[in-house]
Amino acid sequence: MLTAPPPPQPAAALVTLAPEAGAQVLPGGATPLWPGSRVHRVPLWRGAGAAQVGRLRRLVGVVAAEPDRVRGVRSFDPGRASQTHLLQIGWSPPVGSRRPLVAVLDTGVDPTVPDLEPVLVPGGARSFVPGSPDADDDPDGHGTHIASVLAAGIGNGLGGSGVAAARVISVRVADHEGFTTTSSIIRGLRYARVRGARVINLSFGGAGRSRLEQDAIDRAVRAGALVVAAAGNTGRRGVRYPAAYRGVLGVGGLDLNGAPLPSSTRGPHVALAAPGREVRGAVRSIDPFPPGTLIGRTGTSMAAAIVSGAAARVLARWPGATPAQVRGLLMDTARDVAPSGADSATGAGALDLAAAMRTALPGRADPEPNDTPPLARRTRALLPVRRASAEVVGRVGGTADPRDAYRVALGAGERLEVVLRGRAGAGLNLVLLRPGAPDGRRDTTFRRRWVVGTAVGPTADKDAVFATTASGVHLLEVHGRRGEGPYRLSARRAPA
Ligand SMILES: [Ca+2]
Ligand SMILES: [Ca+2]
Ligand SMILES: [Ca+2]
Repeated sequence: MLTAPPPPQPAAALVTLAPEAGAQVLPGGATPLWPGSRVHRVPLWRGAGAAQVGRLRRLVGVVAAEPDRVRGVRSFDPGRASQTHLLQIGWSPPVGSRRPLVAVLDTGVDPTVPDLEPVLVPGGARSFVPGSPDADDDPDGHGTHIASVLAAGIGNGLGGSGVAAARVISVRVADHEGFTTTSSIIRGLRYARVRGARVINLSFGGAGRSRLEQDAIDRAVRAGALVVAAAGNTGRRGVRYPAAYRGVLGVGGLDLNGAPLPSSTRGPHVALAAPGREVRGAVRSIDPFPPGTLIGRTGTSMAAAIVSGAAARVLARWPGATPAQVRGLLMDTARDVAPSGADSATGAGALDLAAAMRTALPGRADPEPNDTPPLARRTRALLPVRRASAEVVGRVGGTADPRDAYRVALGAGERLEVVLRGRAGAGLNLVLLRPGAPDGRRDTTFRRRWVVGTAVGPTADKDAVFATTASGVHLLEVHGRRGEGPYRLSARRAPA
């Protein structure tokens, strides 16, 4: 594909004169837009641009001056028209100048691709592939393609358009055959967190849960990063990691008609879906194609990159948003895909960037991650010792967010009145745990020893009164039994 030149700079200014002023106050070459018009077109010196417009604006007798702006009849990214995924998600070019930091943990990114060069953070690339220390190498092409789908230069006259205007750090964790390991992944996650990445894209997957990978993700989420992962390309039901970890946004793939890709892995870890069929992105500079060529790749890897781009767009608009808020906004504004409601192929549905960009953020009271007793102990208490009552708005559900646990200080013999209200159709449970409850399997021994009381059932709404015999910081848990959605939780202490 050929590259187009960048858009030309304005060659003139448009200057509006006061009614009493004459054209003699303007420099030579000024011409009215039509006979008698107060607006004159004034040629600019080459390259003088904004400064010269400013000088014109300050002239006596001038009421306004602006550049004679250049508008294009076609997009300046020559490949954009072929990027149907942009159309599918309701994409429009970003406004504003914020460019959130995104980490791409992949096979590396080729920094010599012209459409990526200005997007990559200088000196930001790292390799955690044993025996392959070259961070600026992409021996496969997968990572380069992912980075370009996510954040290729927009309107720069080269290649295609990324979903987001973002700054990218390439974190090489996968080798030339596309394989990575737990040790490389957790080193890469740590690096992305230390660099302050707000979005971390993980377009890979495998079987088997790793405690170390989950810990690294918890840390990244707590540091403010939304972790996005591909659901997998097994074409079967199942659960793939890292998409199935707590705190991760798992992404399924859609075909060109918006139906689930047959190859996209189904399961409770799928939170959202995005285009994944023939998604067009950049090739490496060494590949035998003309500069700016885009090629189509298929799979949930590409769908994850599109969602990561959408998350960066949300963060550009709401820089203070927490990972849970960004995830909530993208899921709440998704378009439902058949069958109706949350499903195992598309989760909440198809990413709708246009809807996400015109919708307000959900509330931020949710102290994520707080799914296990050790995590919850690091959050602020919902009901400290001297407080009589408290209310919180949260979201819970799915493998990404199975439980919300809140710290509640209670004295022996004290009663706790709890009211929980969720979205219609959701299933929520309440559990109160004694002080010191450990993490781990909830078997009968655990229940006998640590559970004060429960309120369970198929509906979302629960009203409960718990009476404890222990004194200290208890944990009040909301369990999301299906889907993911918002709730309101009120807790009030009552003397025995
Ligand atoms: Ca471009
Ligand atoms: Ca559905
Ligand atoms: Ca939670």
